[in-house]
Amino acid sequence: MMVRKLDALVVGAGFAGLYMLIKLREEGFSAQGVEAGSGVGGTWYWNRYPGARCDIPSMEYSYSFDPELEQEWEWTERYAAQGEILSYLDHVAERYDLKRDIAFDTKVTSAHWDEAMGRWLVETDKGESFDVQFLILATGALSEPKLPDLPNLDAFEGQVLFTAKWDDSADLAGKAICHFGTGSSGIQAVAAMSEYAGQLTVFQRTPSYAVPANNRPLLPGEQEEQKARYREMREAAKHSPLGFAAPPRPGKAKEFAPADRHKRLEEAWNAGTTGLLNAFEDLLFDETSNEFAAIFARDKIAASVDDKEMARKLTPDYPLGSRRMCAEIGFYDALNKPNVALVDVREEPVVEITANEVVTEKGRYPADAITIATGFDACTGAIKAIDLVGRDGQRIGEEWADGPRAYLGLTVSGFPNMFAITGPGSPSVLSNVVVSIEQHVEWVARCLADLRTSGKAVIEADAEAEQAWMRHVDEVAQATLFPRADSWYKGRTRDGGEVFMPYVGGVGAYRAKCDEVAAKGYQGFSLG
Ligand code: FAD
Ligand code: N01
Repeated sequence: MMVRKLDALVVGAGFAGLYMLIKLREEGFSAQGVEAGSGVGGTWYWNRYPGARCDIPSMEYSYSFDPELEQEWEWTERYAAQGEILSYLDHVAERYDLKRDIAFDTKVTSAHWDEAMGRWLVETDKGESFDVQFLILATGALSEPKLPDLPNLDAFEGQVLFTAKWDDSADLAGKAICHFGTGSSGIQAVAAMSEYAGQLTVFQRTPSYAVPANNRPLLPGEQEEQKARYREMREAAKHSPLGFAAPPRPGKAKEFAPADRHKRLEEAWNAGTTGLLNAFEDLLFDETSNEFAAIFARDKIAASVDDKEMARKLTPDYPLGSRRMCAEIGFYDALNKPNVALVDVREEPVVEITANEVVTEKGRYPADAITIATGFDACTGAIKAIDLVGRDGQRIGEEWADGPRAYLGLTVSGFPNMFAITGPGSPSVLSNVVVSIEQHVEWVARCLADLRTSGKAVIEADAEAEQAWMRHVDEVAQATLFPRADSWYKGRTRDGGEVFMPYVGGVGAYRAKCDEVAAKGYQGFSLG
């Protein structure tokens, strides 16, 4: 079998993998990308479900590393739809001639560290083998879908569609659709499908706080005005808590007079998803302040839904923002339509799927199609799906069975020369992810270049540094309201415990820490 020898292999061709390839080339490393999909785009390649779009303004949810690209590219809407983001990433791949170095429709199935050679031996499902010095996992924190525990789903004879692997040739017009999941994906899909479904039954487990996205076409002059101050906006985002140019407004919600607090929350509500959490500086830290904002949001939900019983089911009881906030464009309006019903599976569990129905403890719901948006095996799923074996035969799944650990969220002790972009313990999923991705990629590229300059071949996180980092990740999380909700931010240990995975200390603080580690000669790493 032919084995290709390269400096680096990049797994995944989304925002992270594409930029990683660009940086590796720039630094003069030989590199190859491998992507399971037939094209570039990652999230935006796979999630073709109706209504899919970003909920961070596209002018911010985009690469900043190429000032010409950001000036040339024209966004049409405040929050671009999936197709437009996919076109953007395809354009970037063409602009940098990346596709010639990406093997599409190819999955990395195994990667084993060869101790004697100090290299990774990687295999794909197409029978290709790679012998690489560096293994870079740009596999996505939200790319491995989590299947729902629907009893007897195999018996269903209609179409089953997953938002995370949507078949965009599906035609559900006039059909009876049973839909599962009301997180960010589900909310968007429900709103869109309500436009054409014959009957749409929405099965909800945990309600979301959904804020009106207030999407609209970009106004004449608006894009030019932002482009004129792009450098300043990007710089602010890089050093901000969550990767946005605009920081949270100063002031603690609980210290405001009721009328002033309400006025500010109203302004923030109208600003779109990220606005509400930015209304005051302490919403993610102080229970009393958070509850003011949560009550405000619950009242908005109650006012949006005609049926009081439905509104009750849709009302979250956990702190605002402790699960990922959603952006809605017509979600609550959809639930007011005569062809849409809501089932709370906590009150009415699903007992069986038959050839053409979803059966609950309380009723039978006809279905021509079942659509599923039940989330992802977040942060670690795509990495654990690879047969990844490090030093001394350590398997990543086993190493992470008591919760994932990664120094700076980027590297794992026992897995030398391996980097995870947006890994557990990084701020990625708790931020404007593209801002985090750019930082991770630039740090990794610098690290590899520094290693080469210093004449070293191997870099590995020290176990103590890794433990200290994960303790810090936990301490920072415990000082916030995030752990108060059950969410995909938490990983599970084998005995049922919880590990909070993302770093909530802020993208600015994280960047400073990573830079400090590099400046101190890769403090917390062993180089050999
Ligand atoms: P991905 O885009 O997930 O790409 C990873 C790629 O790796 C995939 O294409 C996958 O096929 C490939 N891959 C994985 N394993 C293997 C393997 N073993 N072999 C080969 N290929 C493999 N974030 C925001 O900040 N703002 C938003 O508005 C926003 N909207 C989102 C909307 C949706 C529907 C979803 C699901 C996520 C959204 N996110 C958002 C998060 C989003 O995932 C990130 O912003 C970003 O796109 C992630 O890029 P990535 O390159 O890290 O990973
Ligand atoms: O997934 P989710 P998602 N029956 O995990 C429920 C990004 N994103 O794909 O939590 C009924 O949020 C489950 O309930 P529970 C964004 O970061 C962004 O929607 O397990 N329901 C949960 O409510 C986001 O956070 C955008 O109790 C069942 C829901 O399904 C992340 O991706 C758009 C169930 C899944 O929600 C993931 O979002 C899309 C069952 N059997 C995604 N099992 C935008 O920016 C689970 N659930 C716009």
